[in-house]
Amino acid sequence: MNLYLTLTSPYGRIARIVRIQKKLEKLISLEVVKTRLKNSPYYNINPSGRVPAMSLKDGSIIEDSRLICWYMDHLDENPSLHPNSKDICLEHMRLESTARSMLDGTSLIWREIKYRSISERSMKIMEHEYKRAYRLADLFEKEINNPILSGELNMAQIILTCVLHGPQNEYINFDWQEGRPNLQKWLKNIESLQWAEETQPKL
Ligand SMILES: N[C@@H](CCC(=O)N[C@@H](CS)C(=O)NCC(=O)O)C(=O)O
Repeated sequence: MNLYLTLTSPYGRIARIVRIQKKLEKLISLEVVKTRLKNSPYYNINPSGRVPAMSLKDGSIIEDSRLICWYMDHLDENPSLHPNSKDICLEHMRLESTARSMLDGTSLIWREIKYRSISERSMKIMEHEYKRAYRLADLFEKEINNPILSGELNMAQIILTCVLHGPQNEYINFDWQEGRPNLQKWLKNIESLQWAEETQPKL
């Protein structure tokens, strides 16, 4: 099986982290591809052109980090990163979805800056996304001691790490640290971990 991604994509990073956590490096090969190219050969593998995507043993392709991570976590029939009891399922998915919502916004800002000249960028859309990201940073500042975010590693924590950690926030000038000591403390513990360091986006 192959995992297709770029080393800049935060969604690809989520999948890379799960691959490491589930010790799937031998079973699933990493293939770094180029996205956004005219006539990219990658379109023959995944017509949507998005990353991450994964080829399965039967030759089919799945895309979207949520599905790929769910698949990888369940390969050994012992999912450790997804909620396994009804009691915590909603709470886990609430936090995971909120972190994803934040990531969708910061990724959009990143794309505006990376792929558009200053005159082409929509300041209105970027402003909207910056405000959303700061509001959600405030939410996580208040919620960071929630047992789902402070307990054993799980998808909600992995996605929050991919939002807060790495050089992309400096690139887009998203200074979430300011006035958010709890979140800073949480990330300090995470960033000392090898998997976080090893998967940092390569800008
Ligand atoms: N919801 C998707 C988002 C994937 C996504 O937007 N990937 C971007 C890279 S960060 C991409 O493939 N862009 C290339 C393109 O749009 O052609 C996921 O969770 O995997």
